[in-house]
Amino acid sequence: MKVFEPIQEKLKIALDKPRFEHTLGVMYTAGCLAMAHSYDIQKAMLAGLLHDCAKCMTHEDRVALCDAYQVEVTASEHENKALLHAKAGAILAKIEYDITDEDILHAIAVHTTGESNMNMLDKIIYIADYIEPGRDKAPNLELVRSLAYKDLNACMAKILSDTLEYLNTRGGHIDPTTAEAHAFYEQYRKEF
Ligand code: DGI
Ligand code: FE
Ligand code: FE
Repeated sequence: MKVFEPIQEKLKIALDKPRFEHTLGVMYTAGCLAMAHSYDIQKAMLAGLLHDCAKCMTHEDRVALCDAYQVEVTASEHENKALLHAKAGAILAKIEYDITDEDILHAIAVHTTGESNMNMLDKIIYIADYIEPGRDKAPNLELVRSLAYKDLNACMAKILSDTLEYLNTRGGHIDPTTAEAHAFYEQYRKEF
C-alpha cells in the first residue's frame, strides 16, 4: 500500500532479506485478521510491518537503545537475547519511523512474549507473527491458522501452550511474561 512505501523502503535497508520477507507476511496476515475480526485494517498492517524493526540490530545496540529511553531491561532479557527486539522495536518505531499510536507501539513491545489480557491488536500481531505464510516449522499450524480467523483467545491459548512445550523440551529459559501470558490464556484453551 502506498502509505507504507517510505517505511518499507527503510525497513528493506534495516533488515536482512528473509526478515524483510517475514515482515511483509506479517503485515498482510495482520490485515487479514483485522478484516476477520472487524479491526482497523491499516493500523494492523502498520503494526505488522514494524513489529520486527529492531530484529537485525546487535543485542548491545538494543540494550543501549533501551537505556537511552529509560526502558528497563530485565535479567531474562539479558539472558535470552531473542527477547529484547520487541521492547527495542517499540522505541525504534517511535523515534525512527515516527509512530505515535500507542496501541501500535504496545503491540510491538509485547509481540514476542505476549502478556496477560492482551487487546485485539496485540493478539492480531502476536498471532500473525506465528502463522504468516512463510512459517512452516511450528506444530499444529493448520489448526492454529484456522483458529486465528474464528477465535483469537483460543488461538492465543494454543500458540502459548505449544510455545511453552517447545521451550520446555528444548530447555529454553521461560520469561516470566511468557509464563504469565500462558497462565492467563489457559482459560480459553479448547481441546481438539
Ligand atoms: O522475531 P520472530 O522470529 O519473528 O518471532 P518472535 O518475536 O516471536 O521471537 C521468536 C523467539 O522468541 C522464538 O524462538 C520463541 C522465543 N520466545 C518467546 N518467548 C520466550 C522465548 N524464548 C525464550 N527463551 N523464553 C521465552 O519466554
Ligand atoms: Fe519478533
Ligand atoms: Fe516476527
